[in-house]
Amino acid sequence: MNHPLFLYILLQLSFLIAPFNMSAQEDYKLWLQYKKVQHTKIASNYQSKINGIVALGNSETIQVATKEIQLGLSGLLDSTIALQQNTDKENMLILGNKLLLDENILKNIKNEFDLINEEGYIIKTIQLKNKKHILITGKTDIGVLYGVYNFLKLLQTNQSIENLAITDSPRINIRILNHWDNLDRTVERGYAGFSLWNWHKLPDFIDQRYVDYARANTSIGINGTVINNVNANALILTPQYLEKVEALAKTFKPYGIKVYLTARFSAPIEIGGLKTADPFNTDVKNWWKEKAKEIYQRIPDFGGFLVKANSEGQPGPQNYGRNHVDGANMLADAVAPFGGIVMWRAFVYSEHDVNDRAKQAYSEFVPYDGQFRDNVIVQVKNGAIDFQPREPFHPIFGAMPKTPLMMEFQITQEYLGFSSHLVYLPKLYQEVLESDTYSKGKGSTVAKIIDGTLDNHKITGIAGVANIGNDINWTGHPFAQANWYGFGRLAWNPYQDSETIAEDWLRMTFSNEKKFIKAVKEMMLESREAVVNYMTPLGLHHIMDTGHHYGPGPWVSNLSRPEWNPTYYHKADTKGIGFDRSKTGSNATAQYAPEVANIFDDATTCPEKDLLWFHHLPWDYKLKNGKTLWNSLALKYQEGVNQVASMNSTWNKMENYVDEARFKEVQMLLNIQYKEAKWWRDACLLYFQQYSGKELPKEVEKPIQTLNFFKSLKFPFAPGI
Ligand code: GCW
Repeated sequence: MNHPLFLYILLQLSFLIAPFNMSAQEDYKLWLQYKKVQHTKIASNYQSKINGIVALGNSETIQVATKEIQLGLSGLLDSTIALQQNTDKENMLILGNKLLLDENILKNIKNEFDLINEEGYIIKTIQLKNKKHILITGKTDIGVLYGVYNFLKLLQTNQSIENLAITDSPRINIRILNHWDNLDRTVERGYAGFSLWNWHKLPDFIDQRYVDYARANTSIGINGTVINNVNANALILTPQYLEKVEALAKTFKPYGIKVYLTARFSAPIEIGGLKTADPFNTDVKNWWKEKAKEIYQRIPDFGGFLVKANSEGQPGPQNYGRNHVDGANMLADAVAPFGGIVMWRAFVYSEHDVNDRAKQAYSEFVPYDGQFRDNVIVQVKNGAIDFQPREPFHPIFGAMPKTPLMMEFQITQEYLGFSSHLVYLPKLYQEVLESDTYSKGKGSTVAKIIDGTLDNHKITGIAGVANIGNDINWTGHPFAQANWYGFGRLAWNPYQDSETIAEDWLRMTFSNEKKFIKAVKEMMLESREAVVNYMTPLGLHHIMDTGHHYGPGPWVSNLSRPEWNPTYYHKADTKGIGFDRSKTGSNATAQYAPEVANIFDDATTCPEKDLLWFHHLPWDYKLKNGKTLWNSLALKYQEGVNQVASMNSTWNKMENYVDEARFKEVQMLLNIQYKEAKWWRDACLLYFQQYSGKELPKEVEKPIQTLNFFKSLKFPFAPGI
């Protein structure tokens, strides 16, 4: 094939695909595109206000901050902004922490430093000898770096930089990603390629990706990362791997990102040569103490351990007749001398427990309230089952006031269409954070529990199970980047509105064009309700197919553990559908504060979005719309499909605002989503129809395939297992 004509065609083709490559780079840049400000008036205003950069100090973090501001400005302003030694010239951008500011600068500050914490920042227009400048400062260099990213965000989103006076601090201490990454680079529930961590080439080869990963995280305030799977492999704690972990930790340090590891509870046996991992055994305790010392010698700012114990087959203290407190406290004692913490997960349920799975974690953990060491924080998933499209908030929130509780959200879309569906998750996060637990009366929101203000906790945290892999665009779906972004923003401040976050993300990632933002923002905001509608409307849950969790599988009923079967959750029969968790059923409602319990307990007051989560109701039960449950359910499925159709038509009008490659990528993905939304609707309705025995309402499209066809679909190589 070495014909000259062939080479000629190849050359032509490479030009043809060039735009795709360019845009692949745009995908890679996430929300840090730093594209030239298009609006000429705004651009020239920025140019007139930024004439040079004065960086105070020379720490690694300040070097990073300086580099980032130069990179950002050179793109946004399309010119090089030079570093200056002093503020003789007007309109300098001054970067430096509090300790490095001279008297004249400090005179410009009122009480702003009192308003921020150690990681907070101040962005302020100041005057020195009648000349205006912009100061970006904080109590620490990390604060300055956060200030830099937030200053750049002002420009990226075309905000005014006139008379700036901004102070801001994170409300939660530990803002962390949980990577479910395995040492062989597969990612459990990962849909964006393989793990970022190239263990084979570490520690000597530092991939540029690690640096860009840190930049992206710091730009949204994330300050920690658990780099390995909670279904842990003890090898990560061997010197061979710790050397590699150390290299990653060193790379992340200037960005204020701490590394944490998952601790496999049986590690003392597997890699320590001991016969037991009993937390009361002296050799075991000492083994962990020595291990902690070894880790801290290598990584002085190591964050601590995350542990999944006695959950889904993972080893834990119960293997030795001990409990979660015994296990967590033993590890906490090992890391305490070095300032480390233990994040102990409350995601537990057992096949030997005949009680409603939704009640088990609460029953097991609530009695332990107040018994954990000060450096233990209990990590709780947002709902009592497992990251479903919609779950009522987990009843543990509000029930353990003496224990710091951290939130675990899932960013990766295990139950929400993998990385082919566009689902804007900050909507879901916000719904949970705003939920009122009533644990200390009205206004006791989940957000106030996890930021420590309700129960006065010093150690606070929020974790997101990462959706990041080595795909060029990091997250598989260009819009899944918004979920990483939005998680970070809400981790910084859990009271923010997901709508504002969506708008910022769109401006930074795509365009500041008003028409584009309005339409696409609406599409994003609606996308969460769409996925609930076409997968699990009206409180249905856990009816996906088995193992890989891809697609519908409400018929699955043959798994060894009863609580793994979808039939356990929907309980459809000829009488009706739904899980009775009210007083007449499993009484899970009683795990909530009485104000909440009463509402959930009564089908007439229970929000309809949670109806079948808490109640088993007859098919002809009347909903508030006057229609029967069967008809309403069917119409919800159809509504979900219609919503995806309108997402498609919205996006199809956006061609002029987006580069060709990203436009096409999203277009193809939305087509997949539309196909799969119909698949969910048809499969679920055909299945439930066997029990309801009723016709579909006329507004609902008739399924083309049979139930048997849907049941026959198999996906042996679905990703993420
Ligand atoms: O959501 C389920 C997943 C498992 C996961 C588990 C957990 C890491 O299906 O893959 O294991 O939850 O959160 O521990």
